Amino acid sequence: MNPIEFSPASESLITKAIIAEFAQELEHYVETEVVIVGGGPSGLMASKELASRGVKVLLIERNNYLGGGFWLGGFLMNKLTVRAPAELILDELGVPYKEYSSGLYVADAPHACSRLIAATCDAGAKILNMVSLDDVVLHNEKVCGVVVNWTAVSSLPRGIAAIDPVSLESKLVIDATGHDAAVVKKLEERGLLKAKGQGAMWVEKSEDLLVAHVSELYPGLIVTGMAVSTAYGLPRMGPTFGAMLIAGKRAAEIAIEKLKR
Ligand code: 48F
Repeated sequence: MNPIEFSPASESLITKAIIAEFAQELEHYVETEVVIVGGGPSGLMASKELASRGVKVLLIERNNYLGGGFWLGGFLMNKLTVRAPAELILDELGVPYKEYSSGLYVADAPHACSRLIAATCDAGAKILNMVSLDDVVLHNEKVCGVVVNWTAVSSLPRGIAAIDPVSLESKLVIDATGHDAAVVKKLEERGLLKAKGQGAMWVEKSEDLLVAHVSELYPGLIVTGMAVSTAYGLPRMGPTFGAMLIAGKRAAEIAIEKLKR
């Protein structure tokens, strides 16, 4: 085997490359059309759809990794299920699957999750990971952006890290934070709306209901994924993900309609 020689670059040049590129992109995304909070299946799907239609979209994820609950099916087992017609989205993403019984499909969760993440990046969504929602920007009873901080800072006790967050402005915000409904909770804390809390498991009702309830819950704030169940008091569905993928698409459609007006 021939020896490999990497091109020369000093330590400081590598540091400069990271700083320059990150700072330039962050500045560009301080104002966006849509900020999506939460990089699970619904948030990724919404980001991918919006970015692929040319919308300037920023996805914020508090963890280092994207994917939320999509890496595992349930009970630490990495097979996930979707019910028809959501296998069509697996087709779109190029995820292989098996029909386990009529209309019930099983796929490898790591394969599905990594394909969805790659499709979101390929579509051109900008991703800020290790960043947590701190608050919303609210002007004249409309959500106009988010207040964020590094997750590392948010998770330190106030006494140690009294570090102010920063604000990012957007025309629309999508709450895709899963069961937490973290953006919705910020409005609830101020008495602007009341989340009903999630109902008990009922898979056959939950997925259809969830997709039907994806909506602009408050001016400027669209809810998708499990945050919809928390906001509207819908039953949970457990380890099946079709509604997450379709709800992400639905949130993107609603956002595009709103942006046109
Ligand atoms: O929980 P998550 O996967 O939400 P989802 O897209 O899908 C739900 C399913 O995974 C599953 C289910 C249905 O099949 O019951 O649970 O609705 O992803 C939510 C993402 O939001 C991030 C969190 O780390 C996760 O990746 N997140 C939550 N709170 C915040 C946040 C926050 N305050 N700031 C930033 N990201």
